[in-house]
Amino acid sequence: MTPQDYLEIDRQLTDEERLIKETVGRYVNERYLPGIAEHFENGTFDRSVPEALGQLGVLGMHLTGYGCAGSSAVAYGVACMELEAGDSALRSFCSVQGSLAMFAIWKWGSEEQKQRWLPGMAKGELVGCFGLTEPDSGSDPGSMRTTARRDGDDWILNGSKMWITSGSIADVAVVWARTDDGVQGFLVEPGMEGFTAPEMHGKLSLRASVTSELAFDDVRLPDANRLPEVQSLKGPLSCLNEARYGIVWGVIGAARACFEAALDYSMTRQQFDQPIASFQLTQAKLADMATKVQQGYLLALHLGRLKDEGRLQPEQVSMGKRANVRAALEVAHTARSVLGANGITLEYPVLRHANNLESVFTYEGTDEIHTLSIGMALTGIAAFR
Ligand code: TGC
Ligand code: FAD
Repeated sequence: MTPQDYLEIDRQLTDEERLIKETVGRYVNERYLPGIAEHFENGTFDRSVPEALGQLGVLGMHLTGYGCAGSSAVAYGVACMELEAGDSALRSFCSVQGSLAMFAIWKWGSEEQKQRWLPGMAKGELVGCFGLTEPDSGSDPGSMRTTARRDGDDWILNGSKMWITSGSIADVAVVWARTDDGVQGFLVEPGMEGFTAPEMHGKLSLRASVTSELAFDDVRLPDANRLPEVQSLKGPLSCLNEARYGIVWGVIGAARACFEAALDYSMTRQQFDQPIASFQLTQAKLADMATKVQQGYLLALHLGRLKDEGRLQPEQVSMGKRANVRAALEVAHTARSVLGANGITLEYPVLRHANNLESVFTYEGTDEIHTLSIGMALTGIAAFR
């Protein structure tokens, strides 16, 4: 038993899953974490990340073929957990690349589109983004205003997207638009006339991640850039299931990092002539944090095994995303209190994680939307509108 693996959950992993956990964890500790405080402070994205994650083999690792590893859902989850122990920006990049952009092409794209994009995206040589949210359409993507209109053999795209992770650095944007035949996905590339992707600034959360607007002003696209296999909101929502599953795991990595920082600090920080860990109030905080991290890990592992059996349902992912993000936020805030004034600095990871988790609470379906999804599954009554 260790504080980090109190219930010995790591023993439930296969050798392959443990190896992925160690390999990704080593990358995060040795190569990513040394630069994160500076990137967070400056609001910059570590440009070495795409290729580094490509070399680790985690981009689209749960997909099969086209240079993807075909790993188990649990292996993918474990990788997300280790990435987010570094920073939510790192897991976000991986989620958007593999579970949103690559998954959309893998699931709904043509053979030509898969051949063209997926191998380079798996290597991290090409970056993708996923444009669903709009300025006036967040929780209710069915209200989107971005349109694609047929013009001979082409399509004309108009509208805008907002809050798009990796938008300004993407080689391909998967953009969802309303058409006469339902919601369809389009592959938009930088340099296309009428397409711009300005970066958004002024974020107090996910500062080490690129977040952008996407604007489309009569962008002309050949029909070959349309994802041919889906004409419904089911297209983007199916991708969200994948990314939300990764978040169930990821946030437990962030929570674990906060707990570890609080435990270390409490053992060395002296007040009233003794380590603050010796106070009962501090021990209660440590016990609560350790319990939440272990409960979250167990929940993630259970959902992962269900996913590997092909049994995982979207409303079960909603329960995992909602519960684990809430738990991670509570752990991050408690850890911050243990560190006192030091807890608000970038020297320690806790407020950085807490601030990041505010975005995770909102994106990929807000806490409230997942509450209603669970409510609908329990009662059969949809209370969204
Ligand atoms: P509704 O009428 O229920 O369904 C429309 C169509 O979609 C199908 N469907 C699903 N398919 C797959 N998976 C799911 N989870 C699905 N949920 C619904 C449904 O069967 C139907 O198909 P069809 O064939 O009959 O047309 O849809 P609704 O308009 O009532 O909406 C339901 C609701 C509110 C749950 C949904 O709109 C929702 O999930 N809203 C939240 C939006 C959201 O999560 N946006 C996230 C944007 S991407 C992002 O945040 C990336 S963060 C990046 C990072 O990680 O860094
Ligand atoms: P709104 O939908 O306006 O919600 C505001 C409040 O109202 C919330 O509390 C919400 O829960 C509540 N609410 C809304 N409807 C209901 C209801 N029916 N019942 C009860 N309460 C309700 N999107 C992308 O498409 N791609 C990305 O890559 C992406 N990356 C992101 C990165 C970051 C850093 C952030 C912060 C967001 C990102 N998003 C992305 C957008 C994200 O998905 C949306 O912010 C999210 O879906 C919520 O939409 P909204 O912000 O417009 O909030």
